[in-house]
Amino acid sequence: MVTAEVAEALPAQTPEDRFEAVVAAEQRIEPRDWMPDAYRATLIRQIAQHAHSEIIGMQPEGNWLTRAPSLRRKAILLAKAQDEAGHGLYLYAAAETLGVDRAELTEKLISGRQKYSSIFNYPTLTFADVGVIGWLVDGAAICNQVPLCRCSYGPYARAMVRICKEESFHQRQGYELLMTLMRGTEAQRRMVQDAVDRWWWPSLMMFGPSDADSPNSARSMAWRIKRHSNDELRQRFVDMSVPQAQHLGVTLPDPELRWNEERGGWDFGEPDWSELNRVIRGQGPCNAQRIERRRAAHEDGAWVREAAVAYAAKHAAEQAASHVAEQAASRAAEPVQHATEQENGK
Ligand code: BYC
Repeated sequence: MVTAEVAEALPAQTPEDRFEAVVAAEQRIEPRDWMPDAYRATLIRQIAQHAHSEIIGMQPEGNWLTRAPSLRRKAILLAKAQDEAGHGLYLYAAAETLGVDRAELTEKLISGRQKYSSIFNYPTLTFADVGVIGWLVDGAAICNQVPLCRCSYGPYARAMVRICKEESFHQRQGYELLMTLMRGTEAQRRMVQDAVDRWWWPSLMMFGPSDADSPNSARSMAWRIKRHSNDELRQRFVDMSVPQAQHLGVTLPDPELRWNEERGGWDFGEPDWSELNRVIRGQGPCNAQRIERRRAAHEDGAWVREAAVAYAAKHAAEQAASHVAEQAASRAAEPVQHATEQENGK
């Protein structure tokens, strides 16, 4: 929303100038404000991909719901998967404020015309993967998403505030699960190390290609949709994760990882960008299965959508009928009121 101060300071400006001024003043663009077409398209692309990631992201963890090792772990995992569904819904709602329809976005996802995060195309082979997803994947998500709470588009920024609070609970539950396993048997510790070995590099790839190969970054940063570059956030994630790995007692699978005294950060190796490109193109280990399951769930849910539409129509018809009845009743009451007033000599 353009606040009164900004609007007053710019009385005679064009919509383009007002847009630039609002963004430069760190204020929010709201759905009814004028915005460049490319800004709208970028937001739809990013918010839709983000929403799809939340919904597809339920699948790798959902794989362990029926096999969680205790009732407590099952209840935690169920709550987490339900949170992801909620995040997807807030994000689809944020995308709809830009003039797109959620059904259209889902269609684009299941027909492969829109992307979702590469990370969810890897399998969850053991229960330790559930802990590592919480620790590393949700940890990466927090690094990436906390700055999005200051994104220039109001509905996206506001959705991110609640999402980040929940992600932070998710990360803690993952770390607590791993700490428990690390205090267990030798086999449990090996299981954690194996999961860390498989998820470390894909987690680094969540931040996207290196800055030199990121075609969208410069413009998204100028519009203050993205607040930091992919490489900056990746570095922040590595710096945050190394001490956590040390405390946990696991080794991160990167021989080039070493503390750089001069920079005050951790140097690390180059992710395998050809792997990221393959996964994004749909050739990761689980891409086909993820989309197939999403398509089946969408088709199986058709009756729910039909029932919701029928209910909404029935509810609207009932409301319209009761409105008509109320109007008729108030018309019928009018002469009586008039007569009463006359009797009272008014
Ligand atoms: N995977 O120019 P770039 C979660 C695409 S959900 C797939 O750097 P941008 C969770 C990119 O889209 C986490 N595709 O792009 C859920 C672009 O392609 P298009 C999801 C990727 O947008 C459940 C092209 O590569 N988080 O945490 O400036 C359970 C060039 O890239 C990826 C979000 O969605 C990738 N990793 O920056 C547990 C956060 N990386 O669209 C956890 C919001 C890049 O031009 N999104 N691509 O065809 C963002 O912050 C940004 O969109 C990205 C990419 C940093 C991901």
